[in-house]
Amino acid sequence: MSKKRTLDNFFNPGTQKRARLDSIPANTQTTSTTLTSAHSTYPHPVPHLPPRLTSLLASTPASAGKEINHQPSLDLLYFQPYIPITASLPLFNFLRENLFFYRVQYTIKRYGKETQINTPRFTTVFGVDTSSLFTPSGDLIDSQTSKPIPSDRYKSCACPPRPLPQCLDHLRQITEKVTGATYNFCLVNYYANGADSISYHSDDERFLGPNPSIASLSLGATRDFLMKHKPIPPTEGDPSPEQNSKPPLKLALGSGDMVLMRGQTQANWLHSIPKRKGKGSQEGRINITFRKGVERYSTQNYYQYNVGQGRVWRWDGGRGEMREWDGA
Ligand SMILES: O=C(O)CCC(=O)C(=O)O
Repeated sequence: MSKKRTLDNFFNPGTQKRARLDSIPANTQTTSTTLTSAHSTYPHPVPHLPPRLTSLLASTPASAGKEINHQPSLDLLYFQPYIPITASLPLFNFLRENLFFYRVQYTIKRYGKETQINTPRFTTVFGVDTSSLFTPSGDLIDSQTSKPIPSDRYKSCACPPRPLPQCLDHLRQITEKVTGATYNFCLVNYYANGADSISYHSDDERFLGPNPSIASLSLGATRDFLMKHKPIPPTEGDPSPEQNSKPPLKLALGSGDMVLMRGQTQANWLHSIPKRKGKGSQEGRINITFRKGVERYSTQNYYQYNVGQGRVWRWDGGRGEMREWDGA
């Protein structure tokens, strides 16, 4: 037996061609020689990570995290890189090729007028809040009673919750070990080029609980990650707080880097990925965040804004772009 085969077996026994069928979760399918994650809510099955990629990921984190906490209430751990250099490009290509994405549109009331928002990036989401759990075969059970959940639990959701496919669950498990936090949601953004972006916001929703840990992984093109303190209201003693005029903190997130935002960061800081022109602006970037939703509303919110009612988009390698998927 070759060394590679031995390592593959060790790191990912479930993806071997000759794996015992009874050791594979029921939502795993085999198409010729590739194992896939399948679920009734997925538009199509998602292949498992290839064993070679799983082996390369075994040395994650590729470097120690650097603490960034030199400003008030800022608490980051920055891994540069997190994913081993040899794995980040194959992982980027694998995820872009095999995940399904959405281009979500929704309306909000702005100055009393209905306004359509076109999310300026591709998105997808997997997971469910702490009130429910997925069984290995992909059914939802109540996390307290282990009984099937009532059929109306997620009736307000844009779509029924989806379990993480093996490829993302593997990254989640690694990230839980590295960060010491637990996660039940995985949000994926695909920025097709420098015109795609996310504006300043904080992930400070009540449904993430106080002081949430959010692990944010970058793959593909380098993009600037900007952070600024939430505006500090002036007081009599301090009519123009110095923090308000500080330039944003800029991290040039490269392929394989990971930022863990923790502690009071979300309560006090905003972050964004601005549009980019010039160098590298034609290349795609994937961002994966792992989070923990502790209220049911997190499930409704995440599926509404990351899946919505939209059509499925998939990467078309021949054309080198995302295309609406026709189901074939
Ligand atoms: O793409 C990124 O690095 C940031 C993504 C982000 O802020 C979010 O999904 O909330």
